[in-house]
Amino acid sequence: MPKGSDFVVVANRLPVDLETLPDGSTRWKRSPGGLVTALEPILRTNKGAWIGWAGVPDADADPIIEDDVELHPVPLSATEVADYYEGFSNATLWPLYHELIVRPIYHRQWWKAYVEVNRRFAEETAKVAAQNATVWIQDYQLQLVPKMLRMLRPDLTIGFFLHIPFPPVELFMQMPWRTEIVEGLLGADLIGFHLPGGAQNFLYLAKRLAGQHTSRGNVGVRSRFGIVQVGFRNVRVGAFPISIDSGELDESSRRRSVRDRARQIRKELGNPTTIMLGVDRLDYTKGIDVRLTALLELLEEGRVDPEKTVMIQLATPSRERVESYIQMRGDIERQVGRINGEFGRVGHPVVHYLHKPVPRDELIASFVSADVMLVTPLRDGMNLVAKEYIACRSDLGGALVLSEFTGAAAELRQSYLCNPHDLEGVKDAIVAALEQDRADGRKRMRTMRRQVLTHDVNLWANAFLDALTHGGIAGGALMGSADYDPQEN
Ligand code: GDG
Repeated sequence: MPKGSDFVVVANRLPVDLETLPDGSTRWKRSPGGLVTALEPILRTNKGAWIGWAGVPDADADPIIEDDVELHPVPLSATEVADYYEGFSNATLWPLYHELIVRPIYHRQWWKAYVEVNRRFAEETAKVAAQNATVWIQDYQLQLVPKMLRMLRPDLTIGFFLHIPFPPVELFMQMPWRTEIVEGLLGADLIGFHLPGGAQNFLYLAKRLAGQHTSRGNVGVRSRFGIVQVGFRNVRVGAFPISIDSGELDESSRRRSVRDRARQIRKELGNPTTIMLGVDRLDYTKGIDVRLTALLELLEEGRVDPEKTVMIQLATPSRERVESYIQMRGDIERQVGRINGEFGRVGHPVVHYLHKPVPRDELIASFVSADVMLVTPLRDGMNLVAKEYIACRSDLGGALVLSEFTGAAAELRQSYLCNPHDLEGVKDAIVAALEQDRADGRKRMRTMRRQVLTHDVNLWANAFLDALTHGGIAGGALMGSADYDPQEN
């Protein structure tokens, strides 16, 4: 077998995008994200490789080496993008795992494409990984890869991390291919979730669903204390809350240019007393509609003054060909129009809404300028935006309104927590944040900053990889119990 890489990351997307230029030629463009930042040093020192899709259909690109890391593109046809990515990943799994905010569509053709594409990822990984290498598979698009890869390469150490919530048992049971998915994940040595609740849901399901089709009948799987015993193998299950490169963000937000830009933003908005900010991918899980409805009612009730208050909503375009996203975009843009139509005046809208990606520095300046940050998802695995806002507030200013249904809420207890299904509660949380006492706000911010600055994305990656390769549990809590039964709790 050729030597190969000792550490391999497998994710739906590569950390670079293949761009097509007007003359038809192509070039690679870096798309930096938290995961890349956290894994880059580990990839570099370990002869690393990254396997993923380049972001455009029907492109058959060769592997490239970028900063000592091998990038291996996995090709997807236009039909596979529609069936595996937009279909099964984003119109079946995404809504099911986010607790049916929209109805998941179960389509046999999409499932076939999901199996097919997962197999392609597993085969490419089997080719690239060195003998006894460590492989870290990322997220819901690739849940079958652990088992497929183990069958091809039993010598590998395989980790899997889910970036979105793992749903309650009674919802997951809807999935026609539930056993295949659970068995697919159990091909890993370690399965990581953001929160203990997700790990517990999975442990319960593993016990209930997996092992039923083994030649030895029902004896294949036993789960206890964060460990699922699959035949002679132990699969560990744990919670590893992800984070951000908080030190880097803290530093960037202190730069003179960023501070100046933050002041300029306020000036451009007409020097309002209060700037409220929302930053999200345009996704129905993020509760953008919730905060807009809350704002409309607060304006109607006279609890928010449209002359003194401005809201910026940065909404990054996302999954624009998926039907539920098309519909949601229309709904949100109608809400923005209604608020501005009723409460704005010429040259002074209440809501400033952008549907385009914003450069990183502009985003940081927006965090620095925002008096109240609105993070109101109906469900969110973690929500990095909430942590980024905190990391950017070295001045101890600002206030965070945060949905209880985000993973981040477990760590950011000093935020203004709210239940996004309780509109009055959301409105009260916004008003409390708007009216916060300065000293109290500084105290809250200081405590949250201590949490975010000491729990960064490096700690997350190291905790997971340490548990994967040494069986340790540093930083992440391995958890669960044989007797846990969500039906009984
Ligand atoms: C999934 C899970 C989990 C957004 N707009 C712009 C921009 N962003 C950046 C944010 C943040 C990231 O994108 C979004 O991360 P989130 O965590 O908020 O949300 P998802 O994309 O849904 O991520 C989530 C995460 O995976 C990690 O495990 O936390 O729960 O759903 O970093 O700042 N960045 C720039 N311009 C934008 O316009 N530069």
